[in-house]
Amino acid sequence: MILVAIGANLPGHDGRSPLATCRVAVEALRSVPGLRFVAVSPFYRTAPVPPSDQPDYVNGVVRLAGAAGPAELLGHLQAIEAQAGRVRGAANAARTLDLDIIDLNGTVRDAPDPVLPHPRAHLRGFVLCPLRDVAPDWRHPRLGAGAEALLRALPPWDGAPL
Ligand code: PH2
Ligand code: MG
Ligand code: MG
Repeated sequence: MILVAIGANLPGHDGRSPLATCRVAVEALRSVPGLRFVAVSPFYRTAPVPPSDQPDYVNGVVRLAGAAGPAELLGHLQAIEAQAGRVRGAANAARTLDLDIIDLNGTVRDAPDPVLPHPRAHLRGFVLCPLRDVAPDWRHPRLGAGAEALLRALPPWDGAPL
């Protein structure tokens, strides 16, 4: 399975809300060439990690199926980010749209980018909670643990469904 995390916390084109941008991204993910759309999670409002005065994020996860290379899939995701007006800034800077490959059919690699599975996915409630919604049977390709067990290892999570 392919798991793509969606995040947004700045208005996009024409003042489009982060939630509307996330929905547009989901529509774009429905038509990635060669891949099949399986499911989209609910979207959640989440506090920024690390804590900061950035606006809250909207976060969700899309599940796809099919074969794709890491660079090829990353290219598709970056094109969707660019369409949403994404400007690349510092790490963890606020953004109109962020699409991250969390898992690509169990691929494990440390380089080149994208590192797989996503190196911080297991530490982030805003990824694991929507991931569990679309893939309750998923196991972290490096750690072997499921989303439920990984979530239990984290401090209580403040995300609220939208
Ligand atoms: N993404 C980040 C950094 N911090 N915090 C939340 N709540 N949601 C995100 O998607 C997020 C973040 C870097 O990609
Ligand atoms: Mg990210
Ligand atoms: Mg990213």
